[in-house]
Amino acid sequence: MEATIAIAVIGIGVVATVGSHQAWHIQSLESEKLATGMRLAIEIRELALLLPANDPVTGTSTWGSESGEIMPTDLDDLDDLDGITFDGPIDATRTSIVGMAGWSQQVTVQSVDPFNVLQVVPDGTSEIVKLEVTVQLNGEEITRLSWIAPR
Ligand SMILES: [Ca+2]
Ligand SMILES: [Ca+2]
Repeated sequence: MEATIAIAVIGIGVVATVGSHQAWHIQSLESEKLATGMRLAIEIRELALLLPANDPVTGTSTWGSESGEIMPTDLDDLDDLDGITFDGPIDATRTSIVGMAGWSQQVTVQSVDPFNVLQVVPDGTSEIVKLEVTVQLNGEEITRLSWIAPR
């Protein structure tokens, strides 16, 4: 009888150990996903930091990418990033990052009130823009990062 109980206790102990190991494994996968998501968001922020506020050719006349700006390397001002999704993510040098199928970076650029950056105003009507990048993995949002830039 006692031997049976001892075996049962050992059996439960083993199950509990396997269970917590799996939980730890899932948790570490999740935190790796979050870290990757944040890294991809920061790549876009770094890219944006290098962009001028206004297009070198058309200035402030167009919101969004100017005609003919199709490739990531064509983008040359902040608002060009508005509404763009890099499906197959890119890094700050606009090189697509290999081996990251399923990941994407979506960018929005909005004009905001300089005295209240939470207040969105019509595109191109203020000197301050709010950029936001949403990183997804297979359609699931992993990370969202937003920041403010002068225009
Ligand atoms: Ca442009
Ligand atoms: Ca533009």
